[in-house]
Amino acid sequence: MASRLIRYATIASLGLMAQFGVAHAQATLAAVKARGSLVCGVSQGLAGFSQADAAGKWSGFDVDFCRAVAAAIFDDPNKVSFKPLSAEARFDALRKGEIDVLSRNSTWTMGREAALGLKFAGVTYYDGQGFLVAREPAVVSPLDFSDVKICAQTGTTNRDNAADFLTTNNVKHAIVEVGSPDEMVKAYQDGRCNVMTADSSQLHALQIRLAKPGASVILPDVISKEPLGPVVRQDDPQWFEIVKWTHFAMLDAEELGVSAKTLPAAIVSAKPDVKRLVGTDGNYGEQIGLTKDWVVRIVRAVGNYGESFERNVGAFSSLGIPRGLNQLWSRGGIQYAPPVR
Ligand SMILES: N[C@@H](CCC(=O)N[C@@H](CS)C(=O)NCC(=O)O)C(=O)O
Repeated sequence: MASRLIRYATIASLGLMAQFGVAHAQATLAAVKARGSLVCGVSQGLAGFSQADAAGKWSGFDVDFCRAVAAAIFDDPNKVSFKPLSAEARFDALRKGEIDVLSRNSTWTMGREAALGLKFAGVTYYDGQGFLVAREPAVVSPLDFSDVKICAQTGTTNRDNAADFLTTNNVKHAIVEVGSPDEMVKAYQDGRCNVMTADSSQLHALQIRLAKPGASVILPDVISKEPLGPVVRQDDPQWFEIVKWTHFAMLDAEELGVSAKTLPAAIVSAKPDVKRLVGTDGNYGEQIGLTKDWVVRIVRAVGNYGESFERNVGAFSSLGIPRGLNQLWSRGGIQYAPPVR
């Protein structure tokens, strides 16, 4: 009798929690803290974005984003475990709760939010889709392709964009679907396809893996908008705030000149906007479940947005991708973060 009552009470309270949406609200941060680490979904290995070295240590732009979230929570960028995911598996892994956040060159689309119950927390990298082909015979545009075999990864926007673009422009083509960057590189080098299509940033990462990178070129045409960013489930507004503001904080830090190097000066700065950012004025971090010094923790661990960009994919990396659209709005780009105030 007593156990039946308890069971009814439990069922009733679970019903209420679901009804009022509190079953998961704030659950992610608590679960991450209880576990002692963040679980972050990344790619299976893409230079500059997320790649594990021989010792299994992950690095890259998408990896740094998760290290920034871990630093904000634990003051330790190493309290993250990385879960490599294919394009096809990534959103299910997030929906099923196998990861806390997906930071894996994923394009923000309406369908991925509305149909899958997910939320993109921002655009960490504005990208667009391109094509990589052999340097010879020279082709200047995808509109010049004739009877090409195009490698694209299953479960990506790229596969569908290529089909739409080439069909609309009456370009005869066949799409060869692959499941990973390894397979993409192999298929291209084995001649199973003679064109690779992916987001431009990923084409750069694929090109440096070819036996003869200089024998292929990335065409200048960009056929789509690929706003890439971190993704969370829709059911935990506090967690969404943490992930979203981690990105904004890294941008605001760059805009205000707060970097890993200038951090000691920033902590004693008298400038009002710097004080709010580093938590010597106000308690903005606490308002989202973190600490006042959350941005100091992030910048100390991974640097500001520009530092992470240049180190992983930009001027100080093997990819050498220019800032382009990912420059701050105040310097001609479109990266723009709301202020901490
Ligand atoms: N941004 C596109 C493409 C993402 C994507 O998965 N691109 C491939 C290009 S090679 C990739 O990163 N693969 C990495 C992997 O499967 O681990 C999307 O969200 O659909």
